[in-house]
Amino acid sequence: MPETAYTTCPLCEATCGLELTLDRGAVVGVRGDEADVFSHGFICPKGASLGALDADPDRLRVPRIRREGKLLPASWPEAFAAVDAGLTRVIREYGRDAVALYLGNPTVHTLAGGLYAGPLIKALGSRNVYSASTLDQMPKQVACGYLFGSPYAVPVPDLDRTDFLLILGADPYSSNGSLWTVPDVPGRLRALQARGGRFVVVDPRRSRTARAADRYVPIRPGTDVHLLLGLVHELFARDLVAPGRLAEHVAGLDVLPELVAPFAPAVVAPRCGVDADTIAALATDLAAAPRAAVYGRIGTTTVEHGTVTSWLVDVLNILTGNLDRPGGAMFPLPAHLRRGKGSGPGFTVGRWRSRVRGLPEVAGELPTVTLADEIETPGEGQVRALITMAGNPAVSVPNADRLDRAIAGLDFMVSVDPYVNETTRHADVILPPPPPSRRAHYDLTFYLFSVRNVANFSPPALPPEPDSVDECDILSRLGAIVAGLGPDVDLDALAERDLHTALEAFAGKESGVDVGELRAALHGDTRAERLLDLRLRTGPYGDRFGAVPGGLSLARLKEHPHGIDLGPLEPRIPEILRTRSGRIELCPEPIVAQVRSLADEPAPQPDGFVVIGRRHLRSNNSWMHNVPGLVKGRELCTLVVNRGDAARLGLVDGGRAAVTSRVGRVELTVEVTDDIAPGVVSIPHGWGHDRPGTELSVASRHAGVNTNRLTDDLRVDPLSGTAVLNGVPVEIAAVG
Ligand SMILES: Nc1nc2c(c(=O)[nH]1)N[C@H]1C(S)=C(S)[C@@H](COP(=O)(O)OP(=O)(O)OC[C@H]3O[C@@H](n4cnc5c(=O)[nH]c(N)nc54)[C@H](O)[C@@H]3O)O[C@H]1N2
Ligand SMILES: Nc1nc2c(c(=O)[nH]1)N[C@H]1C(S)=C(S)[C@@H](COP(=O)(O)OP(=O)(O)OC[C@H]3O[C@@H](n4cnc5c(=O)[nH]c(N)nc54)[C@H](O)[C@@H]3O)O[C@H]1N2
Ligand code: SF4
Ligand SMILES: [Mo]
Repeated sequence: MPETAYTTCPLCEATCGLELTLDRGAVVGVRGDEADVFSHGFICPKGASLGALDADPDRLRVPRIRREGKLLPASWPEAFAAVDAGLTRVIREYGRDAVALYLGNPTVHTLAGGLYAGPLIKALGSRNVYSASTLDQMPKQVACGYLFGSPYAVPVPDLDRTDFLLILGADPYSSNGSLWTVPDVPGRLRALQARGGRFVVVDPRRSRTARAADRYVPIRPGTDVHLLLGLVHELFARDLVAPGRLAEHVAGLDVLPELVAPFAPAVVAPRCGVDADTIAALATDLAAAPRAAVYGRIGTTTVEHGTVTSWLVDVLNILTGNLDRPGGAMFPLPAHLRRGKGSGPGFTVGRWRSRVRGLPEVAGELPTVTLADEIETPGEGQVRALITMAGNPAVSVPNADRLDRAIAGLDFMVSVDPYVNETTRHADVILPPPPPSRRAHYDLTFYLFSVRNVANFSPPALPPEPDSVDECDILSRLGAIVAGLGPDVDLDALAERDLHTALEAFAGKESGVDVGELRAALHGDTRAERLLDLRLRTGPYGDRFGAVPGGLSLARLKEHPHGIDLGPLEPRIPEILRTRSGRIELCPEPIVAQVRSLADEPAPQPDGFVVIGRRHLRSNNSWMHNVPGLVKGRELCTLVVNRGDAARLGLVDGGRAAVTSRVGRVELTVEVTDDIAPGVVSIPHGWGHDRPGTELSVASRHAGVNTNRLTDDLRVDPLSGTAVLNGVPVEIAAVG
């Protein structure tokens, strides 16, 4: 008899509820969960592939250990012993900084990553911590760190209540939203239009989102910073600045008019390719809308001035009084985090610097663009071992071929990953986690960016496979190994110690509670669940172990398989601020300095080409191309070229082109279109599955090329060390 189970999809940031049909221990059907309090039945092709991920014969079920050059199946005790031997030797001989850790994107999509990646970083004690964040959203986090005092205080457009939305460098129709947890973006954008609202998309390419928009504004890649400076200039020049209730919470407003003085629309127009009239019209739209929000994503972060651009997005939200008000850009309040105190220690970058290039530490990590330098460059502190966790840096990092060669030469490498792919083929040990249908889920990351406050816990839909280890336990054990406790430590004892410490801290703030009683009251079938219960019960909606009747707990969430809606977003300023001043710091010094340097930037030369990226609904970064249903049909990894450019270069639709940059050259199929600005070409990232030694039988037949063989590891956003992945100069030529 088929059964039904409900789970939250962990494959992108939208957190859709899925209804799984199970039969004889397998997922035989996946549908959107109509009763989900947040996604109301929405699903995309990736979510529909959850069963295929489970069934993928290439997915690793048991660990691998490299023996005589081959990655052979091994038992878990053997694998952990090998990890212990490999890492302990490097730490003993070369110190902790000799072990680097790279955390990839799915780390933030699992309960395991949310609960145990932090402790693993702490236990490792290495300066060489890297992640996908510096290939992605770190500029936004740095901007928010400076503005609000915390890199985790990131405002999101209150989509369901806004009247006007300005979207830059994001294609949520394809990506399903990012740093913006919005199940069913298309439906919610249509609802915005249906209630008389409008949205505008700024993008060098007429994306799916741009096609649905009320207005599409093409822009030259990497120049949104100029457009936004022009908009701020325009707001001041036309006396449209109206921060409203925010005025008393903002410091530095007086600095802005002088700072943006050199950026009149007529000055920035030739730099960004958006004419002055359009800039004026956008300023009018923003200022006139009763409730409006500005939102920027990949095209505003992984660019030359990502931090300044991201800062400007929120400067506009502040100047128009839209920050922190319903229908504007608001701060969610997730159930597992505490409220703030209204001020704090503030935010800095560069507490340490990378050894070779001197790039700044940001939010506790070093820029991933410099990992290859740290592995290749001899000397004190050289990286000799690498732990990769849910990451595929050999594909996802600029100048990927160089990093690929560097990691091939490491003394030791361990990967927590379900596949033998472009990165993990170099590992000495691979530790495979269970697939999404066989693990518990609670979204610890994306409720931080959610358009409504919600909470949803999903127990594993299917029982564990034989000889599997839950990812929470894989990470706990790795943590114990790098802490020097060996491969066989009693994880229960460690977990109890940690729970005790946390419960003592909670009990210290409440009167008359006994830690032993609290421990007895904690609910959960696993160590991870008990930790989650603790977070939820002591969080802002929590039951505080009975002190708040009806409050949130894991047990209560388990009674609600479709989730609990905690309501629309509510204003959080000043409580959320963690700046020293307890105010929004509108003009932080490092950003001011960058803006001043921009005033002298010349207009770009019109003759060369630049390459940008794109995403497709059926693709998920580098790792879901092994699902047959997602790669069938039209080829996804193509070079999108403007029709006029194609004619000039002799390129034809379906023909081949060679693309060359400072660092490399690729050849791929051409797709001719009117939907991309002249001088701009687009290649999606995450492809290039033709490397020897991988075990991706489907993906290797749809290999595509890796665009990061073109992107340049020397190009970074200076304030965050984040990779420049969009707007990379290239030359194009027809092949054959
Ligand atoms: N040129 C260019 N490069 C880019 C981008 C771009 O737009 N253009 N985008 C960048 C961005 S935004 C990102 S986020 C990065 C992504 O880059 P990465 O984070 O390095 O890698 P992913 O491609 O997301 O691959 C995820 C890896 O995790 C594994 N995995 C999947 N599920 C699990 C799980 O549950 N547990 C564990 N342990 N492993 C799992 C997969 O097998 C795969 O190896 O790429 C970046 N690179
Ligand atoms: N289907 C699918 N969904 C995904 C992913 C995926 O791989 N596939 N990846 C997930 C991840 S890790 C992330 S970070 C998010 C990203 O989420 P989004 O940022 O929404 O992703 P993209 O679709 O890459 O949209 C970026 C847009 O920026 C445009 N662009 C490029 N350069 C510039 C520029 O200089 N200025 C402007 N204004 N626009 C520019 C591109 O043309 C593209 O349309 O998506 C997530 N969701
Ligand atoms: S939109 Fe994202 S969360 Fe929703 S089903 Fe698709 S991949 Fe899963
Ligand atoms: Mo990302």
